[in-house]
Amino acid sequence: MSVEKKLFADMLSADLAGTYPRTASSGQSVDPVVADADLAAVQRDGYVILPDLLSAGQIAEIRTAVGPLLDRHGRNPFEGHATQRIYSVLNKTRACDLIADHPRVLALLDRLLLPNYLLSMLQVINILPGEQAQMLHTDDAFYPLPRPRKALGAATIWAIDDFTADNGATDVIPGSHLWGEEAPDPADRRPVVMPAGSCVFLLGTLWHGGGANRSDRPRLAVTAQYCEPWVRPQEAFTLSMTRDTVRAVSEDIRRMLGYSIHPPFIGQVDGMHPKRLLETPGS
Ligand SMILES: O=C(O)CCC(=O)C(=O)O
Repeated sequence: MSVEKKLFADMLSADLAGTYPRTASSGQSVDPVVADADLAAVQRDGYVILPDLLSAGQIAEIRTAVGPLLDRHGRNPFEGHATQRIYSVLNKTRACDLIADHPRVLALLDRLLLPNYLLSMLQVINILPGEQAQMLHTDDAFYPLPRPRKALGAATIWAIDDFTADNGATDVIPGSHLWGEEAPDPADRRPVVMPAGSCVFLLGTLWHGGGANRSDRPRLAVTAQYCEPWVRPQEAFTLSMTRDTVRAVSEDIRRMLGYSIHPPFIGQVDGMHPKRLLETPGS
């Protein structure tokens, strides 16, 4: 490598944040053997089920907090006319924070994405009885880069109700994260059956969709999506969140909202680390 190229490569990877160096994620608290096994499953199948991560008390707290916020139905076939969605969840309740920054999920993200990856979206999805199967899609298709390729993000979908074969459990097409431009066949949909308190972690390149709800009960879920630190998140958190709310969330969430730097300077504010915005109380 030429001297110039080496200098430039060093500059691109340098963490220039002196006052606010990069913070490690709580994913580091997860046994590496467990996290590596999760990663191997994700790389093979495009998804992995992480069972029983929430206690009955945590599930009840989420249900109580989000229930009153479920006040509208979807506006188009993708959102689902018999599906209720809550957007901007971080601005409405703290009850779902433990989903956004769960260590088991962060341990996987730490292995898949570049440091200071971002939260792209946090949303509640309640699929009502009678809802049809959602169209199959991939979550990072809006980044116009040809496939096959590495996923530019990943998602979790957390079961707040048990996910069963007929109540709208997320359908996946195992292995489809490796595809190029192939079209998915709906006959290949496989429901992710898992008990409440579990989540399915899936790569942004995996074909999936909400299932048809043929039961007589709603199916409540919370989904968190994450992306590389150099692509645009779906939710503009830095526009929507007050600084006091940003101060109230965990350091992991704060970093994933964009109060972090993708080296050497993506995310800067007036040439400085964005966390400086939080230094003045009341600002
Ligand atoms: O609710 C689900 O199970 C999946 C929904 C989904 O993939 C989406 O709306 O993007």
